[in-house]
Amino acid sequence: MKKNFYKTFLIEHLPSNMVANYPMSQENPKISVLVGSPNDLELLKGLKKILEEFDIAAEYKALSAHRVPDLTIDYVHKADRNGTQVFIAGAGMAAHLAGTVAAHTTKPVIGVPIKGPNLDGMDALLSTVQMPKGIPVATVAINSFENAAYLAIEILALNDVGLQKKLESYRKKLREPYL
Ligand code: RP5
Repeated sequence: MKKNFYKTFLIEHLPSNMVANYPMSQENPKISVLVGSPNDLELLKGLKKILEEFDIAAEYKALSAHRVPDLTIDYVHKADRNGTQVFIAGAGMAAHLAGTVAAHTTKPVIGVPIKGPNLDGMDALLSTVQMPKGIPVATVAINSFENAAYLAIEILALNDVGLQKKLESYRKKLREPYL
């Protein structure tokens, strides 16, 4: 609990370039979350909150498919071996991070296109979603790390009744304003 608080504190209060290389890993992470730049880390606040609410251990990394392709691939292989069940990969511009991750694992990969300085994020959306046949990336809306978190939880819930129940009560809450 204390550990989670510390990691959240780091993301919320430190400049992103200082957080980037901090080993933000919880024990036995089920979900690995990658972003293409330390500058993207601040977009993860909502996702982190959701994963904490559902009590899911995760690991957070800034890695780039073009700046540090070797480290990115090494990380994916290691995370895969260490028990990651779902990868979430967000990147902006010519966003090939999620595709690169998908090329190196058979675990599900959820892609998050990040809105960059040009083209309103359409560049990243198309780069992420248009994967050639055989190597899928399940792409969510632009900047929607929150939906990536919910989708990852739904995948984990396939084999976890407790998580399924938590999802059901979350969905019940969403109905309340309509009743
Ligand atoms: C992508 O290019 C990153 O995901 C980021 O969204 C974008 C710009 O990166 P920086 O120049 O801010 O590091 O690789």
